[in-house]
Amino acid sequence: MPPAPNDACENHSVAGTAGPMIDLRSDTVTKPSSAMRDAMARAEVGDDVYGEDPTVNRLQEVGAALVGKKSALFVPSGTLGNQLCLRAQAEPGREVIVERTSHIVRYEQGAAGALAGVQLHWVNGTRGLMSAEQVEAAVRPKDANSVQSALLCIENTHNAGGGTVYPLSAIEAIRTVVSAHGIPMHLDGARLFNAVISSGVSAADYARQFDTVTFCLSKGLGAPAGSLIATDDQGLLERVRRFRRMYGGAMRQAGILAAAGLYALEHNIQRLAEDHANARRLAALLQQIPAVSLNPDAVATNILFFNVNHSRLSIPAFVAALNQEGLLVGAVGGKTCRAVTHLDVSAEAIERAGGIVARVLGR
Ligand code: TLP
Repeated sequence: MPPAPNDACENHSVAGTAGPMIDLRSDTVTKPSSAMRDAMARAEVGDDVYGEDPTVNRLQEVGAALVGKKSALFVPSGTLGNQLCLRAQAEPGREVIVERTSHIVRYEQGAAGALAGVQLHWVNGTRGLMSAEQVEAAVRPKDANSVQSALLCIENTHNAGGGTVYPLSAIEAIRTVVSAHGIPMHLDGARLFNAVISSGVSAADYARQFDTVTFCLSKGLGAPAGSLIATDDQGLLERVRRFRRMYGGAMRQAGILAAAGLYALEHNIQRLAEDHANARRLAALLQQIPAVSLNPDAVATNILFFNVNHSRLSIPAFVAALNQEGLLVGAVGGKTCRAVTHLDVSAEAIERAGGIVARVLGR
C-alpha cells in the first residue's frame, strides 16, 4: 500500500538545500491536509445535477450564510464563478466596468468577450482599487449611440494590485453611484476572507453591497478546488445554474470536493492572519537586500510584489537560481516578482526564503 498522504510527505526535499521546497508562486498551490482528506473520504455524496448531493447542499448553505446571502452555488473554479456572474447579469453587446489589472481582464483568457459576448471597460485603479468618481466617469450615457453599461465588477482583495483591500466606505460610495444608474455589482472575492481578516469588516458587510459574490475555497483556504457564487436573488441563481450547465461546470458526486470546502471554511479562515504576518515578515527580510525594492507598507494581506535590480541576473535567471536553492516565486513581467504566502508555508520557511534571496542576489 502507498503511504497515507500527510502534510509532511507532500513537500519534496531539494537536493543540496537545507530543507523542502518553499513554494510562494501562489496560494493556489496548497495541498489538502490529512484532516481535510479524511473529511473528503467520509463525505456523503449524490448527483448534484439532481440537487441530491447532501455535502454540496450543506456547503452551499454554510457558504451563503457566511456571506449573509440567501443562497449559493458550488462551481469548480473562481474563473467560472466570475464568468457565470458576467454571463447572467450582462447581455451580449453590453459593457462591464472593471479595473484595468483585474483577474477578469488579465487572466480569464478573454472569456468575457468570447463566452459572455460583453465588452470590458477598463478603469485605471490605484493598486487595483477604483474610486467612486472613476466609476461614475466610466458609466455610459443612456443615449441612442452609446454602448450600455450592464455590470460593475470589483476585486477584493485585489491580486495584481498587491493583495490590496478595499475599505468598506469606498465600496459603499461606488455602490451609491452604480445604484443611481441601475447597474448591478459583482464581487470577485477570490480572496474575500483575506480582506475580512485584514480589515476586520465582516464578509456579510462586504457582500451586502453586491448582487453577486464569488469566493474561492482553493486559494488561502486550502481546498483542492471549488468556489461559491452567492446571491439573494433566487431567479438570478437559477439563471446562473443554467449557465453553469452550459459552460460544463455542473458536477455529479461533487460532495468529495465540497467536503474539502466545508473543512476549509470551518478551519482555515482565522489562520489567514498567519499568512499576512508571514508576508509582512518576508517584506521586511527582502527590504534589507540592496538589489530588491518594495514598499513594505503596501503589504496588506498575503501577496507581495517586489522588484529586482541586479547587474548580472535577469529576472528569469534570478527565478531559476532561486529554484535551484529550493524557493519558487512568480515572475510577473519587467523586473517584478510575486510571492504569495499560504498555509503550506511556515514562519520558519519564510526566514529561509529571505536567506535564499539574499544569497542568490549577493553572489
Ligand atoms: N488567481 C491565480 C492566477 O490565475 C493568476 C493566482 O495565482 O493568483 N479571481 C482572482 C482575484 C484570482 O486571483 C484568481 C486566481 C481567480 C479569480 C480565478 O480562480 P481559479 O484559478 O479558481 O479559476
